[in-house]
Amino acid sequence: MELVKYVLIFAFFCNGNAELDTLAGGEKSNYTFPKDFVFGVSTAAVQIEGAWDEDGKSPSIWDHLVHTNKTFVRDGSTADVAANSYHLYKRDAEMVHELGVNIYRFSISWPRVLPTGFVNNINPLGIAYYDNLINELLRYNITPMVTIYHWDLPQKIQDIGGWTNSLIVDYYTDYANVLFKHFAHKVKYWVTFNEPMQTCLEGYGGTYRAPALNRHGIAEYLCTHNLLKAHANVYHMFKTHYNETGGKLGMSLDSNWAEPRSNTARDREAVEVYLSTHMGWYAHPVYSPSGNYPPQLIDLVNAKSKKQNYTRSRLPEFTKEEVDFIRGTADFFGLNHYTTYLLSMADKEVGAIPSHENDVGVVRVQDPSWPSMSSSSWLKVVPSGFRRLLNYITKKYPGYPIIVTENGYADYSGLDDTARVSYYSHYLNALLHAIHEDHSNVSGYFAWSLMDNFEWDDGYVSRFGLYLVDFKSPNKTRTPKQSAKLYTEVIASRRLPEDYNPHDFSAFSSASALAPSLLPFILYRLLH
Ligand code: PNW
Repeated sequence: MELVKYVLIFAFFCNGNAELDTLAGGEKSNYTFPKDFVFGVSTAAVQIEGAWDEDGKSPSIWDHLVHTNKTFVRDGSTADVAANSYHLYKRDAEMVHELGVNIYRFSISWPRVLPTGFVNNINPLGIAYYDNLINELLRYNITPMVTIYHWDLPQKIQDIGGWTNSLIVDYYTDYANVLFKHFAHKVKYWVTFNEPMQTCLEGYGGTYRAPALNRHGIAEYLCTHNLLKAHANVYHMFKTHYNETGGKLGMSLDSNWAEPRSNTARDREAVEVYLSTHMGWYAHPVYSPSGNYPPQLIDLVNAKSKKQNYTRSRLPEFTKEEVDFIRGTADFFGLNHYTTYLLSMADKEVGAIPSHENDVGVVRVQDPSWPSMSSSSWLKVVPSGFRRLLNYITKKYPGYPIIVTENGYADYSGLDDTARVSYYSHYLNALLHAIHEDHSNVSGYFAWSLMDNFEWDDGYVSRFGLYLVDFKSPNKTRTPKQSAKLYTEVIASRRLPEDYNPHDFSAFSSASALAPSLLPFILYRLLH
């Protein structure tokens, strides 16, 4: 069955596609990136560090999940060693330097710094590791950007409720304070949370991310409530006690772009409902002028909860003081963006009851004719969606510079990564048009990722790196791909290459280029 599926997908993409032109993010132009525009690369602790139980580190919820559920990861792998960056951080810094990138976004592992989860026991070796990495970056004149939380909660804190325990606001604030104390004089950019929707909706409301709790309809709302308070608390602490460092602090939200599935008023409404109840769930409380959860979400969850006989809305309420405390708590809008969906209004109940999906009541699909060929099935290539999303955020949440903290493409490996080269070219073209034609407020862009790494449930099958990592070699050898060369060229010239064609999507349909690298994966699926 699997083989048939892949052959069909294969055949489909070899056929090409008539709609591709509408996907371009803008026509060919001579636009250049502004002088002060920042180019970076991103990684995350779980995905690159390895050393999962070395030098005093305790297990995170990801260690726990992949050790206890052997079928969770597509290739049965773990993040125990990953790219071994715990031991190879000097090479990592050297790679960032080789790329000509100004800024490196990495995350700090809470259980490496605080093995009990609490500040009673600060691990000196954990602190030393990040201090060494930061010093190595500064030696190359690379600005560090630290993500305080990229999904790896200490399992010990999960055992007492994790993000559903309201005391986590204090635990997280204490943890962030340790990081500020040690590093705020050297680190000028802080991201409190990477993609809180993945943590809460998929981790607590679903099974797609750790802790895979699946308490949908309740836990995703509790998690979000505590997480937003934790974010705001840390922002205020930073501004009160560390303001003289001149550092900037924000949050990185994941958002797809959404297009209506048909041109009816109902489907156009579905787009707005989707955006305001997903990205807006986190953006509205922090970045909108009025604060609080988006009114659409409040009304939808309220109505469904009543219908389902709950005594109160499953969406917790913020007091007026809390709304004011959370509103405006960021210096920039971090955006992680990869792809686009088509939206329509559901005409019957959707999703589990109760759940955020059921509360919201929209249906999300992708156009099978959109180019992809990616090892990540959701990753369709729609550069115009990126441009529209940047425009939407600029208008909806005015006053915050947008920093694109992640964008990138996954394949099945190889140094000659023409599809990734094409993806970056198209998305950077869309970004240039967003800046110059739409006056979107974008001040930086980070490629995901510096190197191949542990891609969560996709293990080491799906590769996002600008550098190829040979996971079989003892030194986890890192080698630049074609896409690394493109990125370096763009950063140096501040423009796209001469031969770039915004209407050429052929890199995503040339079966011959990707067939050899697909084979081991197809074989693996057949054998398991
Ligand atoms: C991000 N989506 O996750 C994460 O921040 C990274 O750790 C991860 O490796 C990278 O993207 C690639 O997957 C995503 O809804 C979260 O489409 C959500 C989506 C995509 C990526």
